[in-house]
Amino acid sequence: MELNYGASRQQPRQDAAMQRFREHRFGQFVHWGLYAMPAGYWQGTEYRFAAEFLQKTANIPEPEWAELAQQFSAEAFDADAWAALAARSGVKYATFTTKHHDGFCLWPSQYTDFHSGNTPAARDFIGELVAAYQRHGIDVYLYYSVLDWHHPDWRYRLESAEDQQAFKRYLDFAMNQLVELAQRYPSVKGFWFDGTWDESVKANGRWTWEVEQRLKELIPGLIVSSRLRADDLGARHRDSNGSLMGDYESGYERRLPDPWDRSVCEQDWEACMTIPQASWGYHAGPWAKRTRKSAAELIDMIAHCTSLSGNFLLNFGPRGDGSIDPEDAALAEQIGNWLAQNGAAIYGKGVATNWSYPGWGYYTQEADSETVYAVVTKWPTARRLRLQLPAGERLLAATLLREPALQLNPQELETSLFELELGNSSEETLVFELTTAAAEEQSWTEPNPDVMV
Ligand code: 16Z
Repeated sequence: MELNYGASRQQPRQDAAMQRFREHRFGQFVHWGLYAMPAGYWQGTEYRFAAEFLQKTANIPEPEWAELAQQFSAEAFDADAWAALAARSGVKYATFTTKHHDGFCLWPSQYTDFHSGNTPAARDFIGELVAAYQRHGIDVYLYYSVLDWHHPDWRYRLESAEDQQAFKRYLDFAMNQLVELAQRYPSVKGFWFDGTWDESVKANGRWTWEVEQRLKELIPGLIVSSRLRADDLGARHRDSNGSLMGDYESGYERRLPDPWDRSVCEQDWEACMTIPQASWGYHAGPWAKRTRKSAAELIDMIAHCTSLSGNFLLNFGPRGDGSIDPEDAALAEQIGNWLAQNGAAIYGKGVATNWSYPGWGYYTQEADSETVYAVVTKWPTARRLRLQLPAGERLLAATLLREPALQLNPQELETSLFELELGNSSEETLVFELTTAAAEEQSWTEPNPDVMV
């Protein structure tokens, strides 16, 4: 089908900027805004829903919500402290909310008064964060919500000529803000879009296409998530011909693809994840505290995404005063400590093409390399690790990544099947570096091997 505003290419981008993004594998998402101050509570009641939705869940009239800006002093905000923690956590890129659904802007936008310059803090938080993160060697991406509960011209549906005119004004406003962001912060590497699922946006596929073009003119090499886009007919993420729009699939939210689903490897993708069950903004209540994921669970997810050639974007919701919850900070350090020892299995790695899903964790590999990493996130209670190599391959060497001198004695059960034993298996996530080579003879393997543990 002929489309004017569909996918701009059929194959993944192979330019240097895209390859850089692809090699990062682990990024930090940051949701911070006025919602971090009430932190899931309103007039003493805890709302067990995403804290950034409090305006809706607690039925707060918009003008009352907007008054929160007058309390936004962020006296504990320290961009360098956030960036230093992020660097220690092992992330290679970070994506900051510039404007979430409530319309509040973390930079002094010339197109609205509802911004951080007009608060007691009177600061350009985005500018400070871009500079600090880049000083720490972390690439910066900007999140922008097209949905806007503050702007009078926002519409969910276009049911009248008046709606059409208002929404046209709204789209001009949003385009202006996006151009403003690209011009103020030209060193950013990409944009992450949200709030694009309503009928009003889907009826404006052309605008989403123009945004992508315009931002890419302003910033060469820019990377844009698939969530921005709708095509001529309102199809999202993938156009009406089934081709991916934007530069990578960004639809995996609080869920990951099945670990054996190799079809996702055909394109670039990124999954975003919350630390508590379902809040992106800081939520101070027991609901959020008791659903927190552990470092081990999050490390499992990082390896899971890497094993399918995808990136993992882990969200942090800093507190209303600008400080980071000590539990979140501790988690970031734990993940970072693991990556400092085991990052070779993650950064720049992807699917181990000829290896099947092992059940006890994940295999990762750098394209066309003879080295494969076995990330063991679920150590078998039998304390034996089965390594099913691709048919016709042999194991030349196996070492424990964090302790290469340790003598391992892999047993060869048959030509491409090995077994590793580690007496006192650790409770940590272990990574084995495996070196393989083609065996002299081709061996017969099961015609339809099941998942092997
Ligand atoms: C309930 O439907 C949702 C859930 C999450 C609507 C929007 C979202 C927003 C979150 O606030 C966060 O920004 C996440 C990335 N986004 C999809």
